[in-house]
Formats: sequence, structure tokens, C-alpha cells
Amino acid sequence: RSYYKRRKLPQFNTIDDVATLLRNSKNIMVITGAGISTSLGIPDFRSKTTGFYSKLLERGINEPEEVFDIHEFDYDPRTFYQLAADLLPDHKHYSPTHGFIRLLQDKGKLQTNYTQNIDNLEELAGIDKHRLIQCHGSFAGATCRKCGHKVKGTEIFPDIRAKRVSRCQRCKADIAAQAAAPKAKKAKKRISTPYGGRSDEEIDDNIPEPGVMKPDITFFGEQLPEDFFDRFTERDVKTIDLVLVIGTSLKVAPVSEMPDFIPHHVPHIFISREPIEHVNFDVQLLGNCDDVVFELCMRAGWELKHRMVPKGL
Ligand code: CNA
Repeated sequence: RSYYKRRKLPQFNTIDDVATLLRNSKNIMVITGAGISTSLGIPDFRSKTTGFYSKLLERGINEPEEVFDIHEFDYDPRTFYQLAADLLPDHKHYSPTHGFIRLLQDKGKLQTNYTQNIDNLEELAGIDKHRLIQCHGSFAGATCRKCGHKVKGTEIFPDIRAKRVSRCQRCKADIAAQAAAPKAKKAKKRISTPYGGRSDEEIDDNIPEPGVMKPDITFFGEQLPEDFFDRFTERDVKTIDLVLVIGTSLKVAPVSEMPDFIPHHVPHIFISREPIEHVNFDVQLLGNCDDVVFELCMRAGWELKHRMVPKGL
């Protein structure tokens, strides 16, 4: 299939058209971004005064993408660890928009939720794992950059919250075991090396630095999960009958390109604060997504039960 900008479908124009589409559709794809979690106090990236990127600029970081660049992280993980706490949710609440996606699932209409979010709140909202693609990974797990040891994300949350670089416990244990190993072994090595006492192996042993833990979020320069491409091209584009794109600026590829790869006859609906010009959506419902999905449910005759966002958040 060639990639080109889709034409609009002239028959869909109003919020009531969208409510009717919701009622009639059976296989809905929902593509979400950071905007569906801002009502919980988690900043998005690109909102002008409240976004994470504007905070970074205030702190003199001119190229915010670098905070999430894998090469920068490997070179010096401190920048990431000083800033990541802002994006870590409390995992106690999800937003009404998460509740709306759950409602689509309960009604048997949710085919797949492709989320760019890393907060893993879809899990809290009860979205089935097999209906969820976390395009950019999530904070749910973490992996050592040195030895590959995997842990639950919650194990490194205290370090993230304390703004200190999280180190691998398995590397630490290995280093401790090496240090406690019988000295005779080292002495033996020394005798067997012709270079006056220190073999290459021993020099390596002298760098007892445990590996750095990295949350399993996809940094710039890393691959997206394989199931993203497989599910999208092999299954979803062939079978969905409606796509809802919610709370995203659609600036990050390849997710930003998904709507143009979906067949043109499938209605494309956009719900967010800022309008989008680089994709032809049939209807753009602009405003706070929590309000918009409430209104849509009301017009569709559905009751949106969800955990309310507590006051003060
Ligand atoms: P973005 O570029 O910051 O865009 C978010 C969009 O949502 C903006 O256009 C806002 O206008 C809009 N928006 C913000 N709040 C609301 C609201 N309450 N109702 C409706 N619209 C709203 O973020 P994207 O998701 O487009 O960019 C993708 C990045 C952001 C991914 O790589 C994520 O990992 C990353 N991110 C995720 C989180 C999270 O997991 N909660 C937080 C911050 C960034």
C-alpha cells in the first residue's frame, strides 16, 4: 500500500455523527497519547506552558528529546533520573478517558488500544493485555543495561522518586561475590601471566560498577515492540471499522503515520485540545478529552462509570 494523505469522508461532520459511529462500530482502534493522563497531574510533552518539554527548556535543556535518547542515557543516565519522577504516576487513579476505553472493551467494541503512553495506566483501567499495544513500552518493567537482568518497574520507583540512578542488584551481588572469592585464585592468575602480574581479565575485574537500570520505555534510537508492526499491518488495518485518536499531538513516528495507513473508508475521529492539520480526520472534537468522551457517551446513550479524578490533582 502506498502512503498518502487520506481524503475526508463527507458524511461524518458532527459530534452526533461520532456518537452514532460509536454505537454502530464493532471493531474500534483507539490511538492514545499523553493528553489522556494530564487530568491526573502527569504532564504531557508538548503543551505550551505545562508540558514536560517547557519545564526542560526552563532548566536550560534545549533539546528535550535528549533526555530520552538511548545514547545519552548510556553516556550519562543522571539527566534522565533527575527528571523522570515527574512522569511517574501514583498508579492509584486512571482518567475518565481510560474509563471510556474500558467501556468500549466492555461493550465488545475495542479491537486494539495503541498507546504511546508509558504510565501503564491502561493496566489499572483494566484494558486486556491482548488488546493493548504499548508502542513506547512502559514503566511496568526495568532492565539492566549491563547484564540484562529484568525486574518489575516498581522495584526502581524509589530510585526514580529520589532522583538517583538506579543500579542493578544482580550486578551488585556478582561484584560482592567476586570480592569475597578466595584470593588464592587471583594469585594463581598472576603467576600464570607473563606481564608482571596483571592479566587483562584482572583489569576488567577492577571496574566493579554495577549496571544501570533502565525502565522498559522505548527511547529515541530504540526499536518499537515487534507486536506493534505485526498487529497493525497483519490484522488491524484489515478489520477495524473506526479509529479514534485521543490526546496526542501526533508528532512522533511511526505512530504519527498510522492514521494515513488505515483504509480511507474507515472513519477517522480526533479528540484533543489542539487541532491537527497534517492528517485529514473526518471529525475533530476539540477540548478536554475527559469532557468530550462524557458528552459522546451521553449522546450514545451509554453510562460512563469511572473513578473520578480526585480534587486537587
Ligand atoms: P504530546 O506531544 O505532549 O501531545 C499531547 C497532546 O495532548 C497535546 O496536543 C495536547 O494539546 C493534548 N492534551 C493535553 N491534555 C489534554 C486533555 N486533558 N484533553 C485533550 N487533549 C489534551 O504527547 P504525545 O502523546 O503526542 O507524544 C508522544 C510521547 C509522549 C510518547 O513517547 C510518550 O511516551 C510521551 N509521554 C507520555 C506520558 C504518559 O505516559 N502519561 C507523559 C508525557 C509524555
